[in-house]
Amino acid sequence: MKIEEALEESKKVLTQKRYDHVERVTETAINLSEQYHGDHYRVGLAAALHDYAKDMDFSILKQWIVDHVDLPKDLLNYHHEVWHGPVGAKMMERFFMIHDDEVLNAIRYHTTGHKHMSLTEKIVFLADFIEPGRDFPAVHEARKIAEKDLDRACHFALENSIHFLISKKQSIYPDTFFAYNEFTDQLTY
Ligand code: DGI
Ligand code: FE
Ligand code: FE
Repeated sequence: MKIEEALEESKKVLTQKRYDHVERVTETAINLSEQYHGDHYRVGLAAALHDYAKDMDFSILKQWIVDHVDLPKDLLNYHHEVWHGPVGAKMMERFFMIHDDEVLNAIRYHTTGHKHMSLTEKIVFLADFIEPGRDFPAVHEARKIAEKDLDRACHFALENSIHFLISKKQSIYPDTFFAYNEFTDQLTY
């Protein structure tokens, strides 16, 4: 599937607003990929499909988690916002016969991050955070760090997401902590 075709598929199932975000994430991810010598095709494909399941009914996402043995059941104990990545990746396997783990993992973990993120995963995760339509206080700093250091930018994004979720008194999916801890241990400031 070409990146343009992937965008078309996302357009079919998303609201215009959400689709516009997906286009911006794809462009941002491709730029980051050039900057950090990523895999143009895999990055573009994952970015174009990362929010495929985002506008679907929560009950549909829930049913996919219940029905597919390899989708972690603990997702159901957390906010429905963390469901669309893992379920979206599963839909890519089923609907479009995408079996490339690099692409699937970038979709699967784009909301939370996880341990041992690949270059493709980091790029899609960060692009989702800093795409030009995002407007929250930390985004300016995140964009600045992204110009210099991919790992530090991911670390910063994770730190801010954790702060944000705590401020909203929401629970946090463990993968977010695993990702945060790993960057924290690896980076020296
Ligand atoms: O799908 P997007 O809106 O483009 O962005 P996203 O997939 O990164 O995040 C969607 C939302 O999920 C965002 O408002 C923050 C929230 N979120 C991310 N991780 C967690 C979370 N919410 C809870 N409750 N727990 C998490 O671990
Ligand atoms: Fe998302
Ligand atoms: Fe997104």
